[in-house]
This record gives sequence, C-alpha cells and structure tokens, in this order.
Amino acid sequence: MEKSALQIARAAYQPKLPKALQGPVKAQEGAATQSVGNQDEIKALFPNTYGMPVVEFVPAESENKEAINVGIILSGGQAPGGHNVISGLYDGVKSLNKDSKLYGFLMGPGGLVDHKYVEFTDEFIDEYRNTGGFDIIGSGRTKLEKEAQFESGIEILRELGIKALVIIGGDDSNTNACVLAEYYAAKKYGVQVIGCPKTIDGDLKNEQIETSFGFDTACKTYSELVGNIQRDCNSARKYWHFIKVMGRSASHIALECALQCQPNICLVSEEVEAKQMSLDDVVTYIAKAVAQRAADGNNFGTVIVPEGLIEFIPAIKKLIAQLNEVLTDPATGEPREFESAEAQIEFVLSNITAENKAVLESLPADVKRQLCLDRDPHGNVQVSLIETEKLLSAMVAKKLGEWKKEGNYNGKFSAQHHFFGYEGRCAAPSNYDADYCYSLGYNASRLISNGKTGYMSVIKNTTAPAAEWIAGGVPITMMMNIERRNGANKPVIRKALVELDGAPFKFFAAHREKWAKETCYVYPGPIQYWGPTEVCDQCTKTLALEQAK
Ligand code: FBP
Repeated sequence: MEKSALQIARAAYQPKLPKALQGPVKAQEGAATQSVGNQDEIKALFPNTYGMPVVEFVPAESENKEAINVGIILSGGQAPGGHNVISGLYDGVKSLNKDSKLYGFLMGPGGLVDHKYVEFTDEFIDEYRNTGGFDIIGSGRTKLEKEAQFESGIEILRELGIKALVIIGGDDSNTNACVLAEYYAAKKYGVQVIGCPKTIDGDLKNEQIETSFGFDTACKTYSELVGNIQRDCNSARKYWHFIKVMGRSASHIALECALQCQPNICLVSEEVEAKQMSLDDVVTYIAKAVAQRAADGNNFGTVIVPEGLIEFIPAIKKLIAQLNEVLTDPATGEPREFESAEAQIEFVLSNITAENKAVLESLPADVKRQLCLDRDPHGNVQVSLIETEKLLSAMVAKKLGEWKKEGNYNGKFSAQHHFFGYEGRCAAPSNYDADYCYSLGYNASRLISNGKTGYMSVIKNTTAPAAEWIAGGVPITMMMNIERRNGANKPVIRKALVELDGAPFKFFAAHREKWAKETCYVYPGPIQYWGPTEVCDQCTKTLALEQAK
C-alpha cells in the first residue's frame, strides 16, 4: 500500500498507555452492580451477566500468560481510532503470550455469521497503526441478535479455537454484545464477549464511560472545516452558511463544534425538544438572529445544525415513533416488506393518525418520502439522508421575505449549505484518540486474560496525561434499561443525550447571544500531531467542561 509522508511518520508513533497497563496487572473488583433502570427485568433477561462488579486494573507481580485466540469485529459507523483498538488488542494478547492469535471478522458482525475472517500478523497490523478508517477488516451494520446467528458464530469460533470476541460498536452493538455474552455464558460455550465504546456521535457515555472513541477526532476535523468556512464567511461577508454535522440522535458533535468555533447560531436538538419548539419556532429563532445581524449591517453568518434535529421536534418525533411502529411487522419484529415505495407510502398514510398525517403532509415532498421509506438495519430513520440544512434555510428565506413585505427586515439573505459527516469519520486519529483507542484495545486483552465476559473495556481520567489514565471494565448490564424500540420493549444501553444542565451546554448558553450578534469566530485549524502539549494533546472542550471539578 502506498503511503503519504504523514502516514509514514505517523506509523512510527507509539501510542501512550496508562501506567497500570505497562506491566503485569490484576483485577481489583468493586461491589455488585445494578442496571441504571428496570433492574428486575434486566436481571431476569441476563441471569449470567447481571450484577458483576466494576473492575480496575492495578499493577501486579505476575499475571496469567496463557496463549489465547481472540476474534474482533468492527460494528456500525466508522470512527477514527478503530485500527488502534485492534493494534492495542493485538499487542496486548501478544504481550501475554507470543502464541496468542488475533482474528478479524470481515465487514462487521456479518463476518462472524458468514465465517469470513482474516488472521492478523505483525506486517498486516503495522500497515494500519495510527491510521483512520475501518478498512483493515471493514465494518457493517448487521444486527447480531438472533439465536441462529449466535449458533453460526460459535461454529467458526470453535473451528479457530477462539475463546474471546471483542465487539467494537455503539450503544446498539454493545447491547447486542451483551446479549451474545449472556447467550454463550448460559450455553456454557466457553467464549467471552467484550465490548468497546465507539461512535463519533459521542452518545455512548455515562458515569463509567467518559467518551466514545472517534468523537474527539471527528469533532476536531469538523471544527477545522467550520473554522475555514467562518474565515471565508468573514472575508466575503455575503453568505449565511448552514452547516449540518453528523450525530444521528444526540447533538454532542454540534455542541462541541460550537464550543470550538463560536458560530453565530448552533441548534441543539435536546433543547428544541425540551422547549417543545415547532419547526416554525426553530425557523423564527434563526430568522430573528439573521435580521438582528442585518440591522447591524452584517448579512452573513454561520448556523450549525445537528443531524438528528428533525427527530427532536416534538410533532415530528411523535410521527416518527408511529412510523416505526407501523413499519415493523409485529409477528417478526422485522421491518415490513413492500412491493414498491409507493405501496409503502400508501400503507403508512392509511395507518397513521390524522394528526400525524397532517404533520407528514406539511413537510416538503423529499423529506416526507425519506421519513416514510429509509430505515437502517436497526430500524432507525436515516437522518443523514434528510437535508435539514436546506429545509431550514429555505424556510428562513421565506420568513424573511414575509418580514420584508411587512417592512420588518431590510437585509440580504443568501445561503450556502454543507454537510460534514463522512469527512470526519475516517480521519487520522488525533493523539487523544490514538492513545485512547490503543489503551482500550490493550485493556480488552487484560479483561480477557482475567476471564471477564459481558464487560465493556473502559479507560477513565482521560483529561489527565495518558500515564495517569485508569484502566478497567464495566459490566454492560450496568448501563442498561428497557426502552420501546420499533414497536417492542427491549433491553438497551441508555443513549447519552446533551444534558441541558450539564457544563458544556451551560457554557454555550451563557455565550450564544454574544456569538449571534457579534462576529467572534474561532478558527481552530487542523489537528496537530507533533508540538506543544497544549496544541497536540488536548481532549474535547465537552470532556474538559464535563470533567472540570
Ligand atoms: P454509529 O452510531 O454506528 O457509530 O454511526 C453514527 C453515524 O456516523 C451517524 O453520525 C450517522 O447518522 C450514521 O452513522 C450514518 O450511517 P451510515 O454510515 O450507515 O450512512
């Protein structure tokens, strides 16, 4: 594979490990744990993996050095640092015993079910150290949740002598990792399952997980781009830029970009929902800021729009909830099949309430179509396909036109649109993500050698220098509760949305009026890998504000 100069230099970077993982470790166990909600139901569903203690690794004299064969799966959307989780796990199992083997299942969980895999070697792994992307083995969104899949999986695991499986994924994939761990434990198959917290969206975090990997690099990549646009915007002074950023549900990415770049406007879906804002309220909010800046002679600005916004507007949220119900076949729990898109739309229109139908009919034709048709394999609306940034700017233009006629606005409004998503998901990992991911992978090897299953690999205290990071594991059941998903009650890991009383949002809320009126853009520039710590080794502003004691 041909490499750029940066890739060659980056390959030589040795990711930092917490001090506790630099030699032999032993597991220090805490008290029995409870799930975050619905304790009795979760306990009944996970009798073999419920209530286990939180684990912290501390230095030991010696450790279990038995050779072990391990498998790894990348699940869901790409996130910078995935290759370092794999190289960390590889180095971890090899440091235990050079005869240990690591296998990668290809193209996501489907690789386990279909028995498609590769064995990692030194040369193979070395090609991918500190690089972005998931292309080392590919990723996929196949849901691993059926007994037949688990049984097919065990066949290949037995054939390869694999005793532990590491699943790198977001909340849904880690929930499924836990279901698999429980299944294999109940059947006494002797295969451990360990999860690893991944998603650029940043919504897999809680008391135990400080951040999901990839969030840091993705936000820094988007912030560089937002900063570049702001500089262009402030140079030409003639456009309003509507910038949508990824985040299927939570607005953490939008908020982090706002904290880094100080745009004129940043919408936060969670606030829109809490304030019960309608689409028209959101449009009026933006239009007022545009009009206020126009009155000051500033016919330009930037608006950051979170990808998931549409799902948080209460009337649309209600509509989507009903769409999810009617489009799921109650007999199988699977999406209903239709002969054509038209038949699907027809079915939807005749099976939803009059109120929801009115909301659906009020939306532009393409948005209406996307809501009715497109679902990912987890049954979620594919919000990345909905062009919210264009929808909003068209509605703002219309409103300003009305105000102009009434004599309440006298500016110029010309919009540009951007969507930053795929640009950031495979970026070369920042030093933070390179170190964090390598540590997560290496740490997973110690969870395995300590016999754990149904645990998520966790690294804490990450606002401190890497040597002071704390390594360990958290039982996945501890993060679960029961939620309604696609027409059924399911055990799931609770998704972390932006907390409106949390430090990052409060900081933003305290500054946004000034940022809207004045032009106080910050231009963060590209990620730096070499140089002073305050430039190269910083965590996100979200994490710094959250962890500030
Ligand atoms: P994960 O939650 O699987 O990490 O993926 C998140 C995400 O990047 C979202 O931000 C985005 O909405 C979605 O993936 C896009 O998915 P796809 O790659 O299937 O288009």
